[in-house]
Amino acid sequence: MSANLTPQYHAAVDRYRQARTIEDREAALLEMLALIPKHKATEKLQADIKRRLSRLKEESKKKKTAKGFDPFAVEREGAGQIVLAGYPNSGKSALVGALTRARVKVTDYPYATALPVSGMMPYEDTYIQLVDTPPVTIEAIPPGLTGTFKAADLLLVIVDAASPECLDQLEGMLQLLQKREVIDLSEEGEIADSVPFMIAASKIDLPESGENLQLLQELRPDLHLEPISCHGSGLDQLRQKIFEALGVIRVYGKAPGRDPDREKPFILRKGSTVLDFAEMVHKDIPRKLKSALVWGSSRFDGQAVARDYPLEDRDIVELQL
Ligand SMILES: Nc1nc2c(ncn2[C@@H]2O[C@H](COP(=O)(O)OP(=O)(O)OP(=O)(O)O)[C@@H](O)[C@H]2O)c(=O)[nH]1
Ligand SMILES: [Mg+2]
Repeated sequence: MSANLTPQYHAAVDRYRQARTIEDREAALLEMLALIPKHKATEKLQADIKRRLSRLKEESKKKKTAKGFDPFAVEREGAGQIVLAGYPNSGKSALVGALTRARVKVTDYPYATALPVSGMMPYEDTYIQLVDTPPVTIEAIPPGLTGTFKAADLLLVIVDAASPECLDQLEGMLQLLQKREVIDLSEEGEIADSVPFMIAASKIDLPESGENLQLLQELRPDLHLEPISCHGSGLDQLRQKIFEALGVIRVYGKAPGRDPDREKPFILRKGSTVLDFAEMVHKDIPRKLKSALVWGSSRFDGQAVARDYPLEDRDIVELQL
């Protein structure tokens, strides 16, 4: 039976995915519940939304009563938060060390990282946050880390391509993350809770990695692995893939008669409009906004566009009030 979900419902699902706070997630879930067609085919989905709502209530209650600092709650910065996940010694800290200036602990023995550590990775004219994390295995994950994974904009799973256990690492990670409802691998992934993820095969500078990588790709042709080494190979490509996977665009503001402010782009979701940009600049602007001039995606430079004009990466916008 088909669920016949409406575009409005899918839009609420998108809002749920993008929600950063418990309050926003709750608001989006309530909207989903209001918008979902009420019939037999959606009963499971309705129950699932209700379950998520009650879980959120618990979570917010816990947050209110929790005292002090939670090292697993990493404050989001930059164009997006990428959280690394992987088995002990797989190369997570070395990668964060290679891409950011974070002070990470890289050791040749496992379980060196005990708490999340974040650093900023420069990408063209913006920064993306990378979060190094303590190791997990199929059986064990430190309490609190599932929440860090779930809060990520993108999960970067690291598998040690030089290890004879690389296939176990890959399967173990996927099983663990699915069991904890961090990612959703099912074809019919209609539930919006899963975090987008990417898999990188590390240590490809080591000779053992060649055969292992081939094996991984033969056994799991459904999965794409980014081959990387913390010494340099694949890192440029990884940076770019991460930015693309975040699904964001950079938009530069421009005041009338001035040059655009290229120092600090505004970061918006792909598909955002002039109105979304205006809201980000200041919450009072949308009320007064008439139109905008756009340089970049428009047919000609400085073209006047309407409030619902969809922006693209690297557009320059001058709001007209
Ligand atoms: N040759 C090579 N060695 C690497 C690479 N990445 C990590 N290593 C080595 O692998 C070992 C483990 O690296 P870490 O970055 O500490 O691994 P980790 O995943 O953070 O380990 P835990 O903190 O225990 O989870 C260290 O000896 C690193 O120098 C790589 O790309 N190439
Ligand atoms: Mg580490």
